[in-house]
Amino acid sequence: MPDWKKLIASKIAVAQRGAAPGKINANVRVPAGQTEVKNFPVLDMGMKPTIAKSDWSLRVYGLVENEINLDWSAFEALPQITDVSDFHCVTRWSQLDMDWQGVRAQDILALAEPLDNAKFVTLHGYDGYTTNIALEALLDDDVIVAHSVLGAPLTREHGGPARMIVPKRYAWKGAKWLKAIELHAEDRLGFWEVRGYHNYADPFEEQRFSDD
Ligand SMILES: Nc1nc2c(c(=O)[nH]1)N[C@H]1C(S)=C(S)[C@@H](COP(=O)(O)O)O[C@H]1N2
Ligand SMILES: [Mo]
Repeated sequence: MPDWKKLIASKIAVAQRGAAPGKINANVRVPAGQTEVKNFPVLDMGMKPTIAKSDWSLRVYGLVENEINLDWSAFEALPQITDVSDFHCVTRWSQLDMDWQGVRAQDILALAEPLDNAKFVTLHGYDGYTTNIALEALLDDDVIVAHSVLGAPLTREHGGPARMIVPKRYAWKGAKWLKAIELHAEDRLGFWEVRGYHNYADPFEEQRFSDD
């Protein structure tokens, strides 16, 4: 006879870990295959565009009722939140307790009123970078268009003036120098996803490459 109590307890522990990483046991906050860092490395394609706040705008277009193009003052006027989360880069570093400040993606999307057939999103950066994600995932409470972290405005190298942060996915799903959110009916692979990175990208499942 297996020890059912032990077996069930271990299954529940695994399930809870998946549902709320970090909240159950501090030991599971750094996913398998990752090393904790504290120096917030910079990672991108290398273009690092310089976008002044006065030149920045965020367009939401495609399958929406109201196409919008928010300038900086309209973005700043939206409800501001602080969203503390852990940041996991597929190149195997994680930085914990990042206190992103900005506007919930769901609040920005609500202004644009996604159509019923909008199911997938392409995030566009001012450097030409793209990444794709399901619309539902962007509507999660913890997804934020961030302008500040660690007590200061985002530097250019980290994607200032504003970038997307999707805490439940590897960091490449968060476009820096965010320029546009495009909604489609079908999924369209982004820059890394075309090159074999995983489409879903859950760090706790180690979904690094599409064959993982
Ligand atoms: N626009 C843009 N966003 C991007 C990238 C990029 O090259 N261009 N790189 C991604 C990758 S692979 C990672 S790990 C994170 C790194 O963010 P950081 O440089 O602030 O640490 O940004 C993501 N967002
Ligand atoms: Mo990355």
